[in-house]
Amino acid sequence: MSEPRTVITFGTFDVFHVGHLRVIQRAAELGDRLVVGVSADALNLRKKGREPVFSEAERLAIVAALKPVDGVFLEESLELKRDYILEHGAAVLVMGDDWAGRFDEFGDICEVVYLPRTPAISTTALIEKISAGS
Ligand code: C2G
Repeated sequence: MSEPRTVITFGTFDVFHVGHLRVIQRAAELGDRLVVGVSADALNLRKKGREPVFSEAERLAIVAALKPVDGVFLEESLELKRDYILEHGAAVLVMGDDWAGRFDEFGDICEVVYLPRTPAISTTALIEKISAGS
C-alpha cells in the first residue's frame, strides 16, 4: 500500500470567509490528508503591522474544526516553510495565487500548486465593510 499523500497549506484565516473555505476544500482534493499552518499573532504583527481580529487560538480552532482539515499547527515564521513541509511529510504545497511564484523554491521537495483566489472577498474588505456599517 502506498503512503497517504499529504497536502500542506498556510494562511492567517482571520475573519474566516468563503474564500478561505474554498482554498481549503480545493487543497484537500489534491491529496489524502490536509494539514494547515495558521500564522501566529506575532508573525502577523511583524509582517502586517497589526494583530488579527481573531487570536491565533481562535483561528486554529476554527480551521481545525473544518471537515477537510486533518491537522493544524502554528506557523511561527514565513522563513520556516521548508522545515514545516519536511516535518509534515507534505507531497504538495498549496497557496492562493496571490502568492504565485513565491514558493517555487520548494519544488525540489514537493509539488507547488497555486490556486486561483475566490474573487471579490477578502478579510480587509470585510473589516472595512463592517467598520462602515454598510
Ligand atoms: N484566499 C483565497 N481567496 C480569497 C482570499 C484568500 O483563495 N478571496 C486564500 C489565500 O490565497 C491563501 C488563504 O486563502 O491561500 C489564506 O489567506 P490569508 O488568510 O490572507 O493568508 P495570508 O495572510 O496570505 O497567509 O505563509 C503564508 C502566511 O500564512 C500568510
